[in-house]
Amino acid sequence: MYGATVTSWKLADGKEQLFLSEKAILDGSKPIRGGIPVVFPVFGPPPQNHATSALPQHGFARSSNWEFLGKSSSESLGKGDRKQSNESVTLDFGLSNTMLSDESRKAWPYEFGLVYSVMLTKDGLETSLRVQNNGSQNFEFKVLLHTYFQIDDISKIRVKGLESKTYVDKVLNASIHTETSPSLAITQETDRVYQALDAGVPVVISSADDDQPIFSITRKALDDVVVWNPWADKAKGMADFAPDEGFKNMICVEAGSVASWQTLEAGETWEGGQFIKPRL
Ligand code: TA6
Repeated sequence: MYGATVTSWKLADGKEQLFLSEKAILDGSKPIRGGIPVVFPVFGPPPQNHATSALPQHGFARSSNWEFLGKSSSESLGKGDRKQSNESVTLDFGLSNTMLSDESRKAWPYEFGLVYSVMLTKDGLETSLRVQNNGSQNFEFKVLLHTYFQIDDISKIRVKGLESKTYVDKVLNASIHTETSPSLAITQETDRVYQALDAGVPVVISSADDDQPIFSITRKALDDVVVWNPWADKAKGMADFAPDEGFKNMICVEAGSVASWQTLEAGETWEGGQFIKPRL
């Protein structure tokens, strides 16, 4: 499966929760514009003089062919009520260094194993990643789940849970700021890396009309959150972003560990993920 990218998540009423560009390339020739691309082992353009320097933007995970490892379904009982149970289904996907293109393997010559788990329950969607260092050398990585949320109207949503957090504003020359708003409106191109959020505090995409949550995102070991909307000009400038006005119907709120490098020692494992609770 190309990129292990979830491209659609529909609720029981059939309403699509993820944005997928009408011109998303789905033939494996380039990363999918939409859904939940998996960003690993580097976020953004790779730095100079680093083990990831020869990798493409956002790394190789989202543009590699993963293998389907299997499906498991489990009964996790509801809160104490034996009759009501939260049926869930989990799909697991794997990627290891032996499966990489020669180019990617040469560019990042570490022995690793990834297992990406996509779990669907009646309460929401969980996607989590396990990174294993199967080699004898430590390696550094960054990881991010680049989720494109489908929304009705960008002017009618707010992003909450970011107040007082430090962020790098990539639209303003990567300058450093502190978020002052408890309820962030998106009114122009936005590309911010919020850092060191409180793990127990969900980031919420809420309705500006009734302040009700539309999506609530909780995270494990992913303490940074990127908020991105390309707005009109950048949307028009991306060949695989359509329709041009589609920026009004999407917002990327991306859980990741990207502010600093994670070092994974030889033989060690790291695990992190997100749980997205939609407005049911
Ligand atoms: O997550 C935000 C971001 O890093 C933006 O800077 C923009 O580049 C976006 O990712 C999309 O990147 P892509 O490589 O998929 O075009």
